[in-house]
Amino acid sequence: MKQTILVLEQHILEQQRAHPCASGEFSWLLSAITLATRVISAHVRRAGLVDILGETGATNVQGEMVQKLDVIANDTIATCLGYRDNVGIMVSEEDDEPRILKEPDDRAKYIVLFDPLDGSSNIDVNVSIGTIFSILQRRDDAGAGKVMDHILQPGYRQIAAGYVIYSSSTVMAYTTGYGVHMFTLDPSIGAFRLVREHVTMPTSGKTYSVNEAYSRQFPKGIQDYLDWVKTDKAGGYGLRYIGSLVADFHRTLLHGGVFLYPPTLKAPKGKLRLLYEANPLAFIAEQAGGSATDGKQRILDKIPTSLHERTSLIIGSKDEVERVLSFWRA
Ligand code: AHM
Ligand code: MG
Repeated sequence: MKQTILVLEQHILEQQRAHPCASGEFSWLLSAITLATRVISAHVRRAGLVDILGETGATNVQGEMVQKLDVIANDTIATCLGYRDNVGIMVSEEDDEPRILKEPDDRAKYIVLFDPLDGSSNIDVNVSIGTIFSILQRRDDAGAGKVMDHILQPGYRQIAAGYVIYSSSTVMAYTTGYGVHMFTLDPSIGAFRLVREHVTMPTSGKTYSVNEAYSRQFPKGIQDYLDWVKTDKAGGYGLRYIGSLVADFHRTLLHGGVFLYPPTLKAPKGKLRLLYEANPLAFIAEQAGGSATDGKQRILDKIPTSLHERTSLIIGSKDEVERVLSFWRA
């Protein structure tokens, strides 16, 4: 039987032919991200064999302990993007400030925002971790020298977003606004091969994903939802929580259900970051038929006010997100 091999770079080029607004330079940029994630995947696979497990001893801008692999992942993405002359600004969870690569009058029109290694507290125990990215374009109407005006754009302005999960296999999902497409890294050829085109999230699902240890700190409506899922009337819900956003989201995308990180007493605005965690995953969720909200408004409509802004996040199957909201609003 003849087997078709379609790799990510080919797929992006084909998307470009179908949607001529997507330029060749954009494919060039995305290929830098896929290159970086292949390199990160190789590091993750060998992590137990070489001395790259554990903490560096430093604390990042979020107040979290920086892992050695966080630094490797951050540097790898920065290096790969640095070679693309159309990337003007990079924003990373690990960097206090944005990196300005080129001034706005150059043709460097893209802004790449990323969480280089999400779930990094799980690294040492071999649990799935991931990379999340969001791509914006520089605004024509931003004031000269006003870097933050370019960066602090609402999520609906993203022109692409994606994630990579480093797990039993390395999988990438991305969207440019024309559906969600999924690829698996084939280690024998070093390329991401297409496994699913136009991925759709089930509209409902009886799996909820939340750090329930914080439940007493959650808003009353969320506590009510968590009580309800355990009743006979709810009809048999299951709880799954990995503690790596990418991994919990990936399962929710494929099997349905809902992921929640509501406000807590410790993190009254939520823990997850709007620009490079919630926004890209919300874009993917919506493109797959799901939805994402902070409890008050659609994630993609939120106007960011700072680089590392946090948000609460309820994301997943449309009906289940709606059900959580019905409890929260009650
Ligand atoms: P990180 O980006 O520093 O790894 O932090 C984000 C992670 C998410 O991957 C995950 O959903 C969440 O933190 C887990 O938080 P908690 O341990 O409070 O449940
Ligand atoms: Mg993260």
